[in-house]
Parts: sequence; C-alpha cells; structure tokens
Amino acid sequence: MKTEVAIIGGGPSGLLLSQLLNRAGVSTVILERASRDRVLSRIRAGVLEAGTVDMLHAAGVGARVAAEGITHHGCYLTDDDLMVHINFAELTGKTVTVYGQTEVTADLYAAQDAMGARIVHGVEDVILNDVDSAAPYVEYTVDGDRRRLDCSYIAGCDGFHGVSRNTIPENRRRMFERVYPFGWLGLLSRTPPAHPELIYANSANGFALASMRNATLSRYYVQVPLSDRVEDWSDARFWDKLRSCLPADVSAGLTTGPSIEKSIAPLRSFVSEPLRWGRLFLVGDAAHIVPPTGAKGLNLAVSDVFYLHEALADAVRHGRTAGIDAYSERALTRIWKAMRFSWQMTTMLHQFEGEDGFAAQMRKATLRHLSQSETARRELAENYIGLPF
Ligand code: FAS
Ligand code: PHB
Repeated sequence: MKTEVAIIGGGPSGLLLSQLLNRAGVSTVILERASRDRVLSRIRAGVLEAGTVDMLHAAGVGARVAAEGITHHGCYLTDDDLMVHINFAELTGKTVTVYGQTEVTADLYAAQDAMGARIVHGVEDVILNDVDSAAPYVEYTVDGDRRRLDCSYIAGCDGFHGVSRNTIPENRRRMFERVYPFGWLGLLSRTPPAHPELIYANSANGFALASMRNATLSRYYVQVPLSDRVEDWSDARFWDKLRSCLPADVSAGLTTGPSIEKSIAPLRSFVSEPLRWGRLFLVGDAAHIVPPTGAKGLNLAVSDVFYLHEALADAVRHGRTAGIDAYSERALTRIWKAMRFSWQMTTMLHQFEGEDGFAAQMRKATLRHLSQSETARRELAENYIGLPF
C-alpha cells in the first residue's frame, strides 16, 4: 500500500491530522492498534480551548460541538470553603467549551468515514523504517498478515506508549520528566453537575475536581495515592472523599449516583525533544504529557496538528519544506508554556506526601492572592483559556 502521509495512531491527534490533510488533498492512512469501539470507550479530556473548537470547525467537524458543547465563562479554585472565581470572559474576553474528548473522537471518525479515509484498526508490531531517508515505510501486522505501507512522511500520533517516539535514536532525544506521587481517580455518573462551572478544589483532604459532560452527566476526580487501585474504591467511598474536598455549600447540594465509569490516571509532566527525526514528526501525547490539572493535554495535541498539517500539505503538494523544518521548534514553544501552567496548577492544588506545613501554607497563600488580585486571576485565565497558536 502507498500513501503520502502514514499516521500511526487513531486518537484525536491522528484523526484530526488526517481529516485536515485529506481536506487539503493529501492522502493518508491511519494505523490504529485498538478497535474503534475501544478507542471510543476511553473517557479522557472534557474542556476545549477556543483554538481547539476553531480547528474542529476548520476540519468540518464543528457542528455537534457548536450544538451540544457548553460554553463556560469561568471556573472556581477553592481552598476548603474559600471559593475564588476565575472569570475568563471578564478577564480575557474568551471562554472555553465543555465537550468530551470521546465526542470529539466520534465526530472525527464519522467525518473520516464520510471522506472514505483509510483507517486500519487492530494493527500489531508496527515498525517505522528508513524514517531519515526520502522513502520511509511502515511495517505492521493485521489479521495475521505482515504488511508494508510506503509513504513520503510519517506522523507519530500514537500516544505516550506508542512506538514513534522510540524510533528516534535515544542519543538524539532530550527527555524531560516529572512523575507526580499521586493519581486522579475519575468517576462518571448520570447525575446533574455539583456546580454550573468547574471547581478545582484544594483542601485539607487533598485535591478534587468537579466537572461535567452535560446537564445530566457529571465527571469527578479525587487525588489518590499511586498505590491505590480502582477496586479499592467503592462508589460510596468516592462520594465521601469528594464531599470532604469540596466547599461545604457545594457538597451539601451534591447529587450522587452509581458510577458508569471509574478509572485511575497517573500524573506526569513529560516532553521529548525534538519532535522531528527525518521524515517522522511526533504529535500530541507521543511527544508530551501534561497532568490534566490545566486541561491542556488534548488542546496541546490540537495545536501540534495546527502547526503540522499546513507544513505537511506544503511539503507534499508544493515541495516547500520551510514549514516542516520549523515544526519542532514552533510547536515546542507553545508546549513548554502549557507544560509550565499544568505543572503550576498541579503543585498549587495537590497535597504532596510527606510535605511540611510550609508547603500547605504556600498553597493557601497562592489561593488567597488569587482571591485578592485581578492581575493574578488574569494570568491564570490567559493560560487556562489557551495561549495563542
Ligand atoms: P492518544 O493516546 O489519545 O491516542 C494515541 C492512539 O495511538 C491510541 O488510540 C492508541 O491506541 C494508538 N496507539 C498506541 N500505540 C500504537 C501503535 N504502536 N500502533 C498503532 N497505534 C497505536 N487531557 C485533558 O486535557 N484532560 C483530561 O482530563 C485528560 N485525562 C486523561 C486521562 C488518561 C487516562 C489519559 C491517558 C490521558 C488524559 N488526558 C487528558 C490527555 C489526553 O486527552 C490526551 O492529551 C489526548 O488523548 C492526546 O491525544 P493523542 O495524541 O491522539 O493520544
Ligand atoms: C474533565 O472534565 O474530564 C476535565 C476537565 C478539566 C480538567 C481535567 C479533566 O482540567
């Protein structure tokens, strides 16, 4: 099989890149390890930056997010019962949209199917070959057959555990990492949200996040030790923990119900540089991971796609390589700013095992400063709604 751009991974990065390239007349093939049902069963991000919504419209998949996405004009950061409102609209003139990553992925699959895109599910043993030559190719196995895909370029959109990043020789990669000593236990329930806007709660009992998918579907997270397993957490234990972290007024109005999904996500900050090796380009979680505290993971993947899709179309259609030559440095500039914000939100809102009283006082002082300084709230809001692409 031949194509102009081989895309490893059929998550949001791979699908959005394929959709934009196909619309620009560039042929692609997506090789995805999991089944489509498996990909669409994942519960991940919930908040879309304005730039991400714009990109979905540019890709021709903006109709449902426009109809069903919920515009949020702000969010709350709390410290026990102190509630600090970050009014994005007032402070920046911008808003964010609450619309699940699962829906974004479903919309992209539907659009790709409508375009007759070539997506191969259930691939195994993917190997990227000759990526630093003018004729790279991908080998993979599907239904027991070993196959070869010849291409002009390869986009590694295969997430943190994919093969693309490790195709770049280790001695040519610079990796930066912070692994946090806790995870997020997430629960999805068919209950009305605890509050109309998101609440990021710092408390004596740890961190919690009250989020949502729509008016009847709520998404909650509580901080848990890395040693915990989902089986250790009954729904009742989860709700008790959540109540103990949220402000008393919010907890009093909390509607609980049976979990329809429960999972633990580890938290890490990670960047692998450069994002390019010959004709291989890394995109999204294949290149970087942020703790979800800043709602940046999916949105960063989208800005990578914004930078890469035009560059690849230029290279394939017109032989112009300035865009692909600049991709890594251009994307990394925005990646590092989002990395900093996500790290700052995580350290500001979570208890670290074994920390002394000083650290807790620093968190309290930061939240009190936010409650008293419009400048501090504006700085946070600018990062949360998404820095310019
Ligand atoms: P993805 O990991 O989504 O997709 C990569 C795809 O590549 C997968 O479908 C995988 O099956 C496939 N793949 C892997 N190896 C392969 C191989 N060898 N061959 C072929 N295919 C291969 N972000 C937020 O903003 N907020 C959140 O709350 C949030 N929660 C998260 C919870 C979890 C458990 C995880 C893992 C991530 C979370 N994220 C969150 C971040 C998440 O949304 C990512 O940023 C987003 O999925 C990035 O999309 P992709 O880059 O497409 O990577
Ligand atoms: C979610 O709704 O899943 C969500 C929202 C905001 C975050 C992280 C996760 O920062």
